[in-house]
Amino acid sequence: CPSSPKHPSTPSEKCGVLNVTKITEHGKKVRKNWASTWTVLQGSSLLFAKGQGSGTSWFGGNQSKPEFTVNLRGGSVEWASKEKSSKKHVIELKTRVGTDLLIQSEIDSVINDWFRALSETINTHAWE
Ligand code: I3S
Repeated sequence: CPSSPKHPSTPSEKCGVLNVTKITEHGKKVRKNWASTWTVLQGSSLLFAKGQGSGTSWFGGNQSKPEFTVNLRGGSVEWASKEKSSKKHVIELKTRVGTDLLIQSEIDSVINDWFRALSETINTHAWE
């Protein structure tokens, strides 16, 4: 993964394109809006940019900033139930501030790696 221009010495731990939708915002249900999203895990933050470009620069293509960011501290990940989505390989990510996301990839190895990475990050930063 590329490093951020602000922190060139801190490479991101993981990046890639995932299908992402919010399902709640501050605890309130919102309408799903699945989008192919360039996703970067960096420290305890997960950063997203929709409409990813070539992926050659930080945040891919023409975007220089993430469209939104969630703090993983105090959050949780689990495999989403069938009621949450009809898609397969869906991770439900809950954040402490009540913004919950579904994260999906058609490729099992990809989504399994993200599940592991997100769980590890949440565990690592749990007591900070
Ligand atoms: O949980 P829902 O409402 O069944 O989610 C589906 C809808 O968001 C649907 O769009 P509309 O808002 O136009 O109905 C999406 O196209 C579907 O992908 C959503 O369900 P899945 O099961 O794919 O997460």
